[in-house]
Amino acid sequence: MIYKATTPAIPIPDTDLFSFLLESNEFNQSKDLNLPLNIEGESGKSLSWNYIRQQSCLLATGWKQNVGLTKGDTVAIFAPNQLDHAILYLSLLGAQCTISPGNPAYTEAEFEHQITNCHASALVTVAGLLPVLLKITDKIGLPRSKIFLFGDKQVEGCRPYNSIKGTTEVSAPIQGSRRDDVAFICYSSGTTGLAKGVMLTHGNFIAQILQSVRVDPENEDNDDVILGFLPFYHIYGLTSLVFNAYYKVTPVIIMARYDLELLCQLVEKYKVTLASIVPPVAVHLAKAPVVTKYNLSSIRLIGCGAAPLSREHIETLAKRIPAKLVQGYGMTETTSGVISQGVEGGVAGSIGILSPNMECKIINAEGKEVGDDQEGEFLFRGPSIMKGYYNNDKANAETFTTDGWMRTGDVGKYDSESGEFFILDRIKELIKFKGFQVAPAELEAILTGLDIVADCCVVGLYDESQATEIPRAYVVVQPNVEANEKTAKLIDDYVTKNVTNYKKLRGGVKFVSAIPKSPSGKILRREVKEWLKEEQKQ
Ligand code: 4UU
Repeated sequence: MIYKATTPAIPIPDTDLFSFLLESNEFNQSKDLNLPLNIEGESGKSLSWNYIRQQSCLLATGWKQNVGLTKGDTVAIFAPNQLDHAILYLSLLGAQCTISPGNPAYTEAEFEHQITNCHASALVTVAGLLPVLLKITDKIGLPRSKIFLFGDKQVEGCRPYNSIKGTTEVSAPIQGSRRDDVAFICYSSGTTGLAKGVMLTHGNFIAQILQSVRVDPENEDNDDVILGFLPFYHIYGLTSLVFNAYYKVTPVIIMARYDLELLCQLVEKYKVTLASIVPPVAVHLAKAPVVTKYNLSSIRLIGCGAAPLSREHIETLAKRIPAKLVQGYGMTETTSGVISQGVEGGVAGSIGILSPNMECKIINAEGKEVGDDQEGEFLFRGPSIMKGYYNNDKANAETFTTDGWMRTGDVGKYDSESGEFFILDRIKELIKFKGFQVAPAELEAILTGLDIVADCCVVGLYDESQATEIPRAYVVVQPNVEANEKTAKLIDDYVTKNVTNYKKLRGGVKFVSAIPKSPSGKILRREVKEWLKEEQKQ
């Protein structure tokens, strides 16, 4: 059975994201566009909607005329959340470039993978990351004249991106830009393997913005302030804090990184009303003693997504913060949320209802469609589904069915009693540490690079107290190697050295005599996960 959105369909205009965001709409017509819109939480520095618009239009001309970027050039960006992030994103869209944002905490190998995989013709970053990034760009021959910095200093021959501003504004609508052009290449491992470039079009983002307006009609109150610690390079922060907030003219309190006490201070200081969070943050807010020192009563709505949140955690949080908590479900490949509980809320533990224009199909292990109350893998179709993985026919063939449905690797059901969807399990390889993607295949490749490791399998172990999965490695050592604590530490240290912080083997290293495999040699992750279940029963 095919589930269709129960809310009215929304027409998606055939325009580009830059023009769409700058043209007048029901929100920007009724608000003062000279008021602070993007606010740096700690310093209080701010930029208005009008200033962001004007600077974006001048910079868009600069990217074309002074840097020589042309339609379809990709610009990689690695930086923690910046006050002027929206200007950078908008200006590049206005210059018809494709943006590839990545995690500033990546290791050298992770940066290199993204920069080379997306074929970046320019790079924007912060001065602190230059030493590692210049190693890569010098190696691959990306000149320093194509490397730009946030801030206002020239470092190592790289200019502040602000210095390339043009003297005339690019004007919307942009000639020659179309809804189907690729706006972003974000990185996600999808259902299997290493991080892949997810091509998201201008139309994908426009659909996402319009869908989210419908899902949250209370936004029309016009006096919301949103908390902005989710990273702007990840689809959840990118959509909710950069584009949706700009479209709705909702002030964003920008934080460069997550810090619980600072978060509480900023909520109190700026009377934050909306908070987009992930499950481990929900647990901190519910349990950490420091939270009680602050007045968080301004928060009216908390949106939580990126990983499952248990009913117990929802209830504990509600005791402390009386705001409505709504869950949402989304992926990089679906341009953020596609199923969510509206402001009306939903059944505890559900992820809510389909966004407008979206269709969902649930299939069982044999690939047959199932009906109400039956478990299966979710597949989606609709205007916010990615164009595909960049330069990766194999992954596209595995992910899309011939009739255009996209597989998610997530298992759930449609509950006929409540009319809402539930997520129950994940059959893809992905591990989510505090909302961040950890690809088992990547950790396994690193582990097998160690000569004492004969074979291995990495799975996610659920840590209820932190509401997150943590990566655990099962390792088979070579015959001449002792499987003892010293070896485990050596393996753990090696992985830690080679990955960014959130991919560490926090679930430990366990030795086994063999990794279960199918006749074709594929790891049987289900069986490995059974070991975890047995261990957790003890
Ligand atoms: C159980 O995490 C994201 C996007 C999150 C998001 C965005 C907008 C959530 C709500 C919202 O409104 O993207 P990725 O690509 O990093 O990870 C996608 C995967 C999903 O396939 C699923 O396995 O993250 C998991 N996931 C969830 N799992 C996402 N949301 C949920 C959820 N419950 N609510």
